[in-house]
Parts: sequence; structure tokens; C-alpha cells
Amino acid sequence: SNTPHSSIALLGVPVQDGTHEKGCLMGPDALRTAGIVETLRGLGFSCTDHGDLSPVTTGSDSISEPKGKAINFAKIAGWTQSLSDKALDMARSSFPLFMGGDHSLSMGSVAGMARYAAEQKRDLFVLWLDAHPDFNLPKTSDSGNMHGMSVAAFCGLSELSGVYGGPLEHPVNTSHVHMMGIRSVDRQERDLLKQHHVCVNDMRILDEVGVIKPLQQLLDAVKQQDAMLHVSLDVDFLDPSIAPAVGTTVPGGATFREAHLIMELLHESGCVTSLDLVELNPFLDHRGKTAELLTDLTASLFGRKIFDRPTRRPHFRHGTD
Ligand code: 4U7
Ligand code: MN
Ligand code: MN
Ligand code: MN
Repeated sequence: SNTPHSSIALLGVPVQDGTHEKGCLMGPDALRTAGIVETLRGLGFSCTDHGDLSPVTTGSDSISEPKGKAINFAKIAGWTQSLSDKALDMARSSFPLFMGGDHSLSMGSVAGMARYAAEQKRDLFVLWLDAHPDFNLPKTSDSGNMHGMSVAAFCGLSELSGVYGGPLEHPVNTSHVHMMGIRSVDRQERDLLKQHHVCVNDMRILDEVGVIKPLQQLLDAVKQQDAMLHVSLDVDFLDPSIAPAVGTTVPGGATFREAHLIMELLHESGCVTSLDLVELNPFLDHRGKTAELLTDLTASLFGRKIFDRPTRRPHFRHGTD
């Protein structure tokens, strides 16, 4: 297999304090109902469901609220610190798969994986699959919703370090964050992204050159440095016509095949070391189709194929010849 671990650890993170829309707390159970555990076992992995995480309660002394707008800051800090510890623990023995929950959970999942990478003396890259860059700060955010601030947090921007209870010891290097599918960026957020040299592949790039080239650039960098790679998949990366179960729909998203191709290429690379599935809002789904699509995309990431790819040349036979 191309996955570094033969065992996968699943964790539900039913956080919805990072968004104004209610329903994300049902995300982990919708993925379980769609059969994510059985699907991964069917691909030959041993799979442990760790159930749902509980946030720690952070004392008001350990929390310094930032200036600006950041709704539920103390609650998000509680989820983040709990998840960062749990992620580190899971990563020591398995491939961690985090089931959200809104995208604020990446503040904890990615920070935990960065701590694990540091233990291994390796660097961590992040592939951010999303309509949004989630690089706002409390002072730049119009909404104040913290699911729009995750990348800025795990990259160690000081305005958000309060969610970790202090300066982040192992921030992700901003130039190690590669984004794909981006099509909704706030004005000041765009300036911050440029200032910090985040690699943003917007939807226009996918239209022009497709998914393979930008993905290959990332995978080459990861392989060259023998780094780890965390993939964070926001449902709104996908076009709302195929993935309706999300609060923040933006038209013009990735197609079914673009998304599967990314997952298939990621599998073949053998580079991926952890995964977030986030922003699934089952209250907005149609007959479970979004939960099933996320499950199928996860299956592609773990090696499910339409056909095995021959090493020399295709030899599909139909009938007699
Ligand atoms: B998601 C937004 F203003 N940028 O900050 C904001 F457009 O996790 C959206 O990617 C954030 O879904 C979206 O509120 C967060 C908005
Ligand atoms: Mn997001
Ligand atoms: Mn988004
Ligand atoms: Mn959203």
C-alpha cells in the first residue's frame, strides 16, 4: 500500500462554534452513517474509531482575547488545545483522520500534526482544499467566524496565539501551505496571503491548467524534503451541485472527477500523513449524498481505484479480439 500506516485512527470533532450556521456538530455521525469505517476496513486498513472529542475548558486566566472580532474565542481555544494533544497522540501510532465539525478544528489538528512532525524532525506541508483561504485575523474578519481564521492560527500569527494558550511552538511555515479551489477571498485576507507567501492556486488556475500540475509541484516539494503532508478538505471546495451539505456555498467549485483525481494522485504519491474532513452540515444534505461523496473521496485517498493502473500500457479487453 502507498499509505505510510496500515492503521487509521478516526476522531469525531463535533465543533460548530467557529461558524454562525448550526448543524456541523452532526458531521461525524453522518460520516459514520455513510459507512466511512467499513469502507476503509474494506480497503484492508485496520480502523479505530476514537469517538467524539470533548473540548477542555480553558480558564479565563489562560485566555487572552484578541482585539477585533472573534466569536466564541474561548470555546475554540478549548477545542483547539484538546485536539492538538489528541492529534499528537493519535499520530504516534496511526494515520489520523479528523471528522468535523467546522473548519476551526484545523487549528488543533494541524498544530498537533506539526508537533508530531517536529518530534520526527520532519517538516509539515498542508494541502488546503477549500473555496476560502481561511486566513483572516480577528482584525480583518467581517463575520468574526473563526472557521475563517484557521490557517492564520496554525501558521502562528500572533493575533491568534491565544487559542493555543500562548505562542505556537511549532507553527507551519506559510510557504508550506498550498491551497486549491480558492474562489472567495476577502480584501484584507488577500493582502495577508501575499505578505506571508502562501501558495494560492485559485479556481482560475484549475480551469487553465487542471489539478495535476499544481498538485505535482506540492508533491515534489514534499518528497524532496521528506516532509509530512496534512490534507484539509472543506466541503465547499466541491461544487455545491454535487456537495450541497455546507453552510458557505460558493458556485464554481471542483467537479466530481477533479476531486477524485486529486485523491487518487495523493494516494499514489504515498505522501499524505493526516486528513481533515470538515464543514459537512448534514442538516443541509440531500439523502446523505454529501456524506457519501466525502466517504468515496476518502476511499480514493486510501487507494480505491476504478481499475488498477498498469505500469506499462493499458490492456483493457472487451469481448474477443
Ligand atoms: B470556511 C469568510 F467573509 N471569509 O471570514 C469569513 F467570506 O471554513 C468565509 O472556509 C469563511 O468555510 C469561510 O467569514 C470559512 C467570508
Ligand atoms: Mn474552510
Ligand atoms: Mn470554505
Ligand atoms: Mn464553511
